[in-house]
Amino acid sequence: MSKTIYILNGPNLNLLGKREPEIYGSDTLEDVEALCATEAALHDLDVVFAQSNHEGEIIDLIHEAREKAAGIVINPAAYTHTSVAILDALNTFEGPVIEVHISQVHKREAFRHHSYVSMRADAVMAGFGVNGYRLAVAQMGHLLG
Ligand code: CA2
Repeated sequence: MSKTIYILNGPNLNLLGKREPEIYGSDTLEDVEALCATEAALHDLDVVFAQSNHEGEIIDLIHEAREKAAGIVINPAAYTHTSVAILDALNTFEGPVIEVHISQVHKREAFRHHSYVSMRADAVMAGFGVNGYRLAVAQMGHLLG
């Protein structure tokens, strides 16, 4: 039976491909969803793909994932660097968690170098562009296979 993974995206990622292409590239979030669906199918994984600009909604999705998902791929966007609440929610999830950043956050401003989510994440992708999502889904396939 196929397993489900949740792919969660934080604030402003709905603007992907529409602003700041020099940092985040020209693919839209819909393109990322399609990329993830294609990779997930190769690994017999079902995907729930979501984006929210609201911290509480992301936490609610993580709680939902506790019941429905075998793994979580998350790009918490700016909440990466601020949200103990998202870290606490992820700490209640039992399966693998992979953190994804499109940009290479360690080459950017100092405030982007610290991630609360990394204290829970089993793996972290940064600087692979949107391909980081594909690599994270492939790794989920490996971990859950
Ligand atoms: O590199 C990443 O994926 C980030 O998680 C993106 C966040 C940023 O705060 C993190 O430090 C690194 C920002 C997401 C904003 O997304 C936009 C996309 C297109 C245009 C404007 C914002």
